[in-house]
Amino acid sequence: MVDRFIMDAATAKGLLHQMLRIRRFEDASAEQYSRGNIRGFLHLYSGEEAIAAGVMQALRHDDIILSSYREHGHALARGIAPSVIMAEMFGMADGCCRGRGGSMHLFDVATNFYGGTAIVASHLPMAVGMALAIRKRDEHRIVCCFFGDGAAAEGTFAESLNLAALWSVPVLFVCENNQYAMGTALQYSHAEKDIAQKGRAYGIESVHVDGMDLLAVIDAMRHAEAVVRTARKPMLLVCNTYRFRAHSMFDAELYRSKDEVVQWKRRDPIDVFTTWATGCGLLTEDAVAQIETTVANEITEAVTMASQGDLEPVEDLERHIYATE
Ligand SMILES: Cc1ncc(C[n+]2csc(CCOP(=O)(O)OP(=O)(O)O)c2C)c(N)n1
Ligand SMILES: [Mg+2]
Repeated sequence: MVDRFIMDAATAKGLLHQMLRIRRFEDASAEQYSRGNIRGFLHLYSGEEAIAAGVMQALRHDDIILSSYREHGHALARGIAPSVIMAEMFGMADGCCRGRGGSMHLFDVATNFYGGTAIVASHLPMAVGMALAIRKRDEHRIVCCFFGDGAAAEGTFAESLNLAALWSVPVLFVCENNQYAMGTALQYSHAEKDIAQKGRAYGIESVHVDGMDLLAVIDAMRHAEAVVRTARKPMLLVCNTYRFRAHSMFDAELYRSKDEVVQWKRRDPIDVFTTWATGCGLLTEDAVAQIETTVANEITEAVTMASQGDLEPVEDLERHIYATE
C-alpha cells in the first residue's frame, strides 16, 4: 500500500484536485441538463473518481485511452479542459468534437483520448487493435481501456480478451464494476460473478482493486505498469466501485435501495482520500478548502464559456464527414 513517504504534498494536492474537479463537473452537468443546456443522454461518474485519477496518474502522455459513455471523469483526468468538455456537451463549436459528439463521444487526439463510445463494449476490440499496432511498431506505449461490469457480459469482452492474450498485446483493461448495468444488478446478468476469473480464463493476470480507495488504485497501477508496459502483456483490473447518481438522467432508480446508496456513500473516495491525506499531515484543511475554491471557479468558468460559445455554422454541416485530402 502507498504510504505518505512515497507521496508528497504536491502529488496529494494534485490528486484531490483531479477528483474534486470531476465531482463538481458532474454536479454542474446535472444542473445544466435540468436547465436544458445539455441534451441527449448524460451518464455521470460521481463516486468512481478514484479510478480515473488513480489510473491516469500512472499513464504517459503517449499512452492511448479508450472509454465508454461514462467518460467525463477519464477525459478530465487525462487533461482535457473542463470548458472544452462542457462546450462539447452544450453542442458548441469550441467543444472537443465541435459540439458534434456530446457527452458520450468525447474525443481528443492531442491527449490520445480516443473516445467516448456509446455502444457497450464496442471499444474493447478497438483497444486490442490499437495495442496490436503498438506491438507491431515496437513502441513502448500502452492502451488503457475503461469499461463497466455490464460490458464484461458482452461477446466482444470474450473476443477481445482472447485475442489480447493470444497476441500478447500491451492493453490494460480497467473494469469499473459499479455493481449495475443500467437497472440490472451484476448477479442477474453474469453466470461467473467474479469478473477477474473471466480474465484468468484467458490466461490474463487479473486482480480486484478497491475502486473507492485512490491509494489502492495507485498501488495496483504500479504492478500494471510492470505487466503491461514492461512485460508487454495484457492485464485486467476489476475496480469495485459504485455510482452515486442514477444510471443516466432518465432513471427512477427502482432497482436499488436508498440505504444501499447511503452505505456506499460512507466510502466516498474523495472523503476517504482527504481523511487519509489530512490525517497523515500531507494536506492541511486550508489546502483542501483552497482546492475546493479553485475547482468551484474552474467549473463556473467552464459553464460560462460553454454558455457563451457559438454553434457551428450551418455552412460547416458537411465538413468533417468525409476525408477530403
Ligand atoms: C451493445 C449495447 N447494448 C445495450 C446498450 C444499452 N445500454 C446502455 S448503458 C448499458 C449498461 C452498461 O453497464 P456497464 O457496462 O456496467 O456500465 P455503467 O453504465 O454501469 O458504467 C446498456 C445495457 C448499449 N448502449 N449497447
Ligand atoms: Mg456498471
